[in-house]
Amino acid sequence: MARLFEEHLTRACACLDGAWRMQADPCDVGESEQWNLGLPNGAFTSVPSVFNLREGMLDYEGAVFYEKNFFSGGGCLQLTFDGVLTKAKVWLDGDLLGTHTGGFTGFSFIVPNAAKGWHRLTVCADNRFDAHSIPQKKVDWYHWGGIIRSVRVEMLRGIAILSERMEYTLDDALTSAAVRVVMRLYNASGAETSDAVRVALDGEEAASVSLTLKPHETREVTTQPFSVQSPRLWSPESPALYTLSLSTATDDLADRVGFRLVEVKNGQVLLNHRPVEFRGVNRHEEHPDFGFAFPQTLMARDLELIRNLGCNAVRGSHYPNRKDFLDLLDESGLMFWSEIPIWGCGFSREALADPLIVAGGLEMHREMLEQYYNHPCILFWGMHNEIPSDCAAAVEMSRSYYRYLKERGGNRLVVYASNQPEKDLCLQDCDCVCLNIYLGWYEGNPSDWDGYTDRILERLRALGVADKPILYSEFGAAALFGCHDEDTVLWSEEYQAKLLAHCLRVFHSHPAVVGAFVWQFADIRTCLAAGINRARGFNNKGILNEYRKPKLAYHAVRQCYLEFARAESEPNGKGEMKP
Ligand code: ADA
Repeated sequence: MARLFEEHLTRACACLDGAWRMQADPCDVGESEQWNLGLPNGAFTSVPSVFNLREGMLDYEGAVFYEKNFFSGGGCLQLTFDGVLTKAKVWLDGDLLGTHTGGFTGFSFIVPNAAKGWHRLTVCADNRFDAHSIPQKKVDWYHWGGIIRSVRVEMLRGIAILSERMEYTLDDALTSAAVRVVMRLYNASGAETSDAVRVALDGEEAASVSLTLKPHETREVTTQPFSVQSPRLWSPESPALYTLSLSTATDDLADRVGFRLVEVKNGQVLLNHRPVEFRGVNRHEEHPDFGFAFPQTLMARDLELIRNLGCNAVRGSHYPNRKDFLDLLDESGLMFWSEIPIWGCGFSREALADPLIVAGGLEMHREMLEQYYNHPCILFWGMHNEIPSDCAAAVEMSRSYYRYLKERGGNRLVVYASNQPEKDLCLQDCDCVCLNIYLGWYEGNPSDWDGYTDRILERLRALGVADKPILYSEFGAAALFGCHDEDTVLWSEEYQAKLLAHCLRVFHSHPAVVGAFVWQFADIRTCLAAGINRARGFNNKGILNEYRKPKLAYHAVRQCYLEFARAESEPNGKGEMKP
């Protein structure tokens, strides 16, 4: 995947996207017949892609083998996969390198002594579910499978920089940041090696650490704290970014970072001390012609549509999005909610009490933090969505995730989306109360929204959490693109437009509500095999159809959002601090 900047100037990297060979393995014979030594009947495919879009494979659930030969000058290689759905098993020259579970975070393998010459890389991607899968089989999206994100091979030499994160604390006046950089280093050479890692911010040397590592040793190292005076702050109005570059004598790694402070005070979310009203949209990174292997050009187009809508925030429902999308948001000043695919309707109370599932979720959070930590656009870590939050197992799981994400997730708000606030037991363990409510669609009428937030506030008061800001993280109605009728007719574009505009105005006028994320940006393919039976086989609640053609609702939401944005910039609008 092409990031929006160069991560390496000195490290030799080769992208392995493009032509691969693939073979489906519906009878699960691939391993016993040793397809890792060469596919018996491989056919051309392009990577990244989803295999379901190959002829006759739309409903396929099972293993698919992929194979690619590449040439290497030899030495210590790192093979990185940005996303393989859902379980991956990887071999190099027939030897097993390892496995990974979870399609929306990346993983790497280090091969310490590769020979010079041609190598055969084999991957088995399996989109089946089991009792411990996250998500479980029941989801409201398609069971896509395959190598959905980029693959690359890199040559590591000497002391190599495997990963880094920039931790910082801003002082109260936001005029000085205390910074330290935490990095994972690896000695790629067969001999004990001493070197120094130099850390620079926008080209200015900020810190340096000397160390000696044994052959093939990995170590986490932290710089001495250093300070950045008068940092340019990241905000939607002025998304200032810095380039953080790390280098050793033989390796380098660059990332983009930003300084900003998000906090909750007096029932509001403050960004750099200013109250924020979230004008958001939920977006799946999905398209009927590409599945979850979303092309970068379409990504840029989605962003244009989102900006044109007047949005200042996106919820990446329901999994970590591609890093290049977050690069785009970092640059554009859009705020982001990043979550893992614990999609509640699929999770029973028993599943939430299963230690393997809870541990699997924690591992996904760990990977999300490791890979996305530096993006200033991420204001929210999402723990889960619509779980049965009225049971003890849910409380325990939420508490442990909340603690973990607060401790290690940097300056972020930790939240989850609840669809049962009247009986939810997890509301202590979150920074904002986030609600998925479909009044006017699954239940009730549009007019039921009037007074709804006040009723919820009564319960929040009784629980002692009424000081938490409220966000409507999902609400909406389905509309079939091109279906026009009286505005009271369900499935019509008119009804959807009217309902969304009504909701947004009701939310906007309530002092306890700090914003909303419309469900959803575009229609997405859903899956009958997942137990979701929807018109056309699509979730039709998009304000654009799946090909990004706007429905009436797109214009209705846009009108509201532009109006709210204008009000925000006026004195005494929502942009003012509440008394
Ligand atoms: C839930 C869920 C979404 C989607 C939505 C709907 O709130 O979080 O993924 O399924 O309902 O359309 O019903």
